[in-house]
Amino acid sequence: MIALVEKFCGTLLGTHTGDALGMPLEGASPGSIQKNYGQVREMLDARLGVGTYTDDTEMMIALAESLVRCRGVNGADLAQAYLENFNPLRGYGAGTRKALELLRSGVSWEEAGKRVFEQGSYGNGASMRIAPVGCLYSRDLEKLKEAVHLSSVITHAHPWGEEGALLQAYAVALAVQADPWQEIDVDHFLASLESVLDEGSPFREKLQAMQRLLPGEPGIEEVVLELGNDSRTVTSVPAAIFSFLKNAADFEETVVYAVGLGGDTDTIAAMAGAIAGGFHGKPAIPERWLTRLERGAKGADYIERLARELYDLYTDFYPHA
Ligand code: R7I
Ligand code: MG
Ligand code: MG
Repeated sequence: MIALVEKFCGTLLGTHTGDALGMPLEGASPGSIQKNYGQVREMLDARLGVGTYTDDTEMMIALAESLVRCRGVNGADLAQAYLENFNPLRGYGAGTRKALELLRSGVSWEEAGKRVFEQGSYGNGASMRIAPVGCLYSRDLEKLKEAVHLSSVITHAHPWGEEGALLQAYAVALAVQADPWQEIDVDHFLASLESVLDEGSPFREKLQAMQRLLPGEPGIEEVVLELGNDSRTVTSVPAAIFSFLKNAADFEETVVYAVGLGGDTDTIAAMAGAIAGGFHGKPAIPERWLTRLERGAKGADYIERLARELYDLYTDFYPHA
């Protein structure tokens, strides 16, 4: 068995790893990635240097810090943490930048996310950062739902913005609680995910598309046509879950596949990396990638410490787990 604490570390470092591997290709088409790189298996030079992370990981760090500090989601503290960690050079989405500006100008954490777009954002910003919630509440679906709602609404109040985060958090939770020595039961995994969706959810047809695609050998173009790869939750969260389920036996293959889908590569790979890292644990992340991850004050070592603190909190919550 792999220790649960290694799975928590795998989830958070899996986010950083996928984010860093995917970032240099953000916005590229799958065809151009294929033509120029074949498969992306090595950390490429990036805007802020090799192995650096983007907003995805920066917001995940804020969420993990606040969860540990408040022993759960505290909306006001979390909003402050998002603000304090904000570094515009990490490349934030327009909706999230607006929500953060509103917060900074004194709008409450319950209100800011509702003033983005018409009914709040359905971008993938709440999903990309959700990994720590998926770990901490991996044994309690009701608590997981509540924590997803509170942590998402601050910037992503649209129902799809939140539902995507729930789907991603639950995928992480299922992966963290699964035995990596046994093959993932794909039908069971998809049925579990479906059980948390609203009646008219746009994610339902994506799960059905996955069910159709998984047994075959679909080309990247077909997968992207069916699932999509842009920065909306309704495309990128399914793309990340599919990347994991298609390559569940291997962390590296999951993340390489996710980057190969093109489009929102840092985010799809960050989310796929969180699920695969939660399933396999930190030891499955290739050493040659780990050693290239950003260090510094809030680099990979700090992220691992946060994962261990999150695990300590988990063992306080569930002492007999
Ligand atoms: O969700 P968000 O923080 O973006 C995260 C993305 C990731 O790829 C990061 O790596 C970073 O690069 O940005 O930012 P939002 O701007 O809230 O949402 C992302 C995109 O989703 C927007 O730019 C829109 O294209 C789309 N979107 C919407 N479009 C129309 N109407 C989200 N909500 C709406 C909407 O209500
Ligand atoms: Mg990003
Ligand atoms: Mg992105």
